[in-house]
Amino acid sequence: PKPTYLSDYRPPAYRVTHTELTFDLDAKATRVKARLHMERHPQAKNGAALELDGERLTLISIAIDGQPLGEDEYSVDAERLIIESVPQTFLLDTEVEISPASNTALSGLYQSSGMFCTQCEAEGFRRITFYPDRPDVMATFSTTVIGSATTEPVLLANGNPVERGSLPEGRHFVTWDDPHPKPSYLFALVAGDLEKVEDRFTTASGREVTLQIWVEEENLGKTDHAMASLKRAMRWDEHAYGREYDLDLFMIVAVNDFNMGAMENKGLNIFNSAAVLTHPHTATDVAFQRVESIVAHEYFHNWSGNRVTCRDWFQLSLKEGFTVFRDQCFSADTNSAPVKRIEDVSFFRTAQFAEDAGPTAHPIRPDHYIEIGNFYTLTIYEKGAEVVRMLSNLVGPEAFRRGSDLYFERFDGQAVTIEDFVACMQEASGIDLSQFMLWYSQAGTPEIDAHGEYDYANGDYRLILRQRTPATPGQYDKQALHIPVRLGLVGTKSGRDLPLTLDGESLGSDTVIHLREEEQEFVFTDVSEAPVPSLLRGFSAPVKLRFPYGREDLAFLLANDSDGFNRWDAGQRLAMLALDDLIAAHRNGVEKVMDTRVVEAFRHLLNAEIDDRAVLAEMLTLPSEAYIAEQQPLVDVDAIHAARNFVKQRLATALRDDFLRLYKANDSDAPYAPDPDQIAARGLKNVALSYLMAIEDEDAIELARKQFAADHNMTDVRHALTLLTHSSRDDIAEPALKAFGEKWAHDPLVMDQWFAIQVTRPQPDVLDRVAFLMKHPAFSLKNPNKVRALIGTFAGQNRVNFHRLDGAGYRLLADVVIELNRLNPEIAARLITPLTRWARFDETRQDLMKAELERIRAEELSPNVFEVVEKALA
Ligand code: B3K
Ligand code: ZN
Repeated sequence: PKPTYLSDYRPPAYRVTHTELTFDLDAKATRVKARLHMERHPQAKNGAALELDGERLTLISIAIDGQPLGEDEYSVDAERLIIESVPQTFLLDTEVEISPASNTALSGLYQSSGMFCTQCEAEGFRRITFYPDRPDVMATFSTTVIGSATTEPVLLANGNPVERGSLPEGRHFVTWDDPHPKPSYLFALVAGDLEKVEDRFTTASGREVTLQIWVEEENLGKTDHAMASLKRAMRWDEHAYGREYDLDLFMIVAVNDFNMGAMENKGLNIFNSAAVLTHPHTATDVAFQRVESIVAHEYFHNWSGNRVTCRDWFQLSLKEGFTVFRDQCFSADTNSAPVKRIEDVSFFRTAQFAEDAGPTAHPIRPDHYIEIGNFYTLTIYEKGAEVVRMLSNLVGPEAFRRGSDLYFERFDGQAVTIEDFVACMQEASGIDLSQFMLWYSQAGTPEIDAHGEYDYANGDYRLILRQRTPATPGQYDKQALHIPVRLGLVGTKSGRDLPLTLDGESLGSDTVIHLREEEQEFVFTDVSEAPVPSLLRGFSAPVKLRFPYGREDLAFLLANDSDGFNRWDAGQRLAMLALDDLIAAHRNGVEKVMDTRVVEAFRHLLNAEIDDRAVLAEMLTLPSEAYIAEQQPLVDVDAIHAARNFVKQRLATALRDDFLRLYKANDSDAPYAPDPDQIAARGLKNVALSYLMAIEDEDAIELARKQFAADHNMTDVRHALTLLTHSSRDDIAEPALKAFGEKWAHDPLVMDQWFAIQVTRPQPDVLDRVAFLMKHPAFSLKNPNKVRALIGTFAGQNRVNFHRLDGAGYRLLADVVIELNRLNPEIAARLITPLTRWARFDETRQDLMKAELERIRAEELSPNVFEVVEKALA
């Protein structure tokens, strides 16, 4: 497979102004008729050949302006159809046959639980019909879907239904019209035996919108939260961005087999059922919040993505980074803002930093790719969102809103670039963003080394910042970035933020300084007492910042910082220092000694008056094994696991009564609601239970057992079952697992959780369990949710067992990748990720991991898997 380069971008030679499609559905032989209204692009040269994308299509007929083409007038290969000579404007008619039933890649038209559905982003439409399948070709669509009146009573497509009727032989049809020009990747079709839940929404300007969520009948009781989230998101976008919905109908459909979370098809969002269905007894708080944010995310795409779309797939972050930023702000406004930030950053620093440090590192705007499906990454999405967040902080909220208004107005109905977006922000703010643009082209995580010095004699605080971005594959020389660093100086006597004066200018007590050079010095004057600096508040830039904090400094910030995010971060840094010592002790075989400052800091937290209980739950949570690993020069999974468990046990032993009190104070049998107060209380209660279970005394086991048996809500049940399953008490764990598995055998989303709980067990026999569960009737390699729950969770989260020294964990993953490479290349390529990180481990593991990558490479590979494996072994 050959790479595609950004620098090769050329506008299309031919445009489609209107697309008419007719689907005659059949599982093995669906007929698709397409009538494309086409015209030559004004800048294209006379006589340019017409090239259409098409894969896995059987061409039945082809005609231009009603005249069938002779065999010498066109050519077809595995990827495209070429017609050498076409008029300036013309109608192209084609008919093709496709087989949804054998489409296991879940790209294009496929079947899921007996229903027909589509996934076209990025390049799936070419598996439906011959078409210029690129986002800069935007057309209005008219779609007729024909199906069986008994097995497909519901026939959906984008836009509004304009005609329906019955046909001979028990068939019927519906015709849909989508008046908004759109690229082919936003096309959608759903047909099956579905039921709907309906609601209404009146937009700010008075448009009446019908909202529908379509599900299988047994899921009718699981749509309330998604519907409420949708309405909140619609209202929020009107207030925050002045954006209204633009059709009379908005539909969401839940499907069981889906590669991603959801898809923003115009007027017809298709969702992985895991990203839309909730019920207190089947979904955890985390799942409720995820549904809320994904429903919002897909809805927000209606403007950031659909009305204004991407010129080419290199601009993917234009819609994804911006839309993630929008959904993050929405969730922050709807729930606890500091907790939302803590959760997002803690995930980001674990997973995106790891991507940036590995062989698949790429800029937010890559300059080449082999398979665009491999670029739906944490870098494009989450780092893209961080960059938009920096922009919004740099220009300020008012200019940011003016800039986004300008962007949506100027480019409505167009396919544009990242430059177009940033130019609007520059125009609206008058701030020069040229150096800032480097964030889009330069890969890797910038590192800042900070040093500070307080001069008691004249009251100056001198802060020196040095930045450096490590080399990434193919990018060796990095330039200095424009990095906004939000900070405060916290007085060690007063515990308060001190007023800041820089170059004679008063800046309040919390300000942003701009690091643009490789090294810069900032001298704050009139600093009345010795401060501890609180740096990179709110994670104001996606960088690693090092500062030689002493443990007292960190304990001080944990108790006093006015920035909630940095208070939490100080606690994490303090725990990290203790963990580093313990990891070293474990490696050197010396006795582990607990840092009493961590115990005292936790004791203080557990006894202080804290108004944000959700933040407290975060503060009491130790950094994850994956995060700790990210901080080590060489990852020692066993030492990390042992050190972290040691800290948990010591904290639990020292603070047992505090944790018990915390548990009881937050235990309630009020009816479940996914609201911030209840979520915070459950969070605290379950953190306390985790610590108590770290010592596994009878009281703790009794609490966990009772919490499981009470069966009050899935958050509590799942947490208790996880703790029991991960404990040494198989006598209690096994019956609980069995009962749970039998009770929920009919519910695939709960069975996913049942799989995940078991495969994260720390016990060494877990690998056999993974292999055993792969044969369970509820498991299927063809269902991405199952693959993620069982294999993805094991490889990504059960670090001690995946990295077993005999290589059995690696072998199991490679076996699955090899099988999935044939079935579903997109999922196969994603699954390889843990193996690509081999460079971070000891030599023995490196060799074992590389051997598995080699074994995969020896197969006949899809472009997706090929690209990842080649990079990993480069
Ligand atoms: N835009 C979709 C991505 C689907 C891509 C699959 N290859 C989901 C989202 O970001 O909203
Ligand atoms: Zn998106």
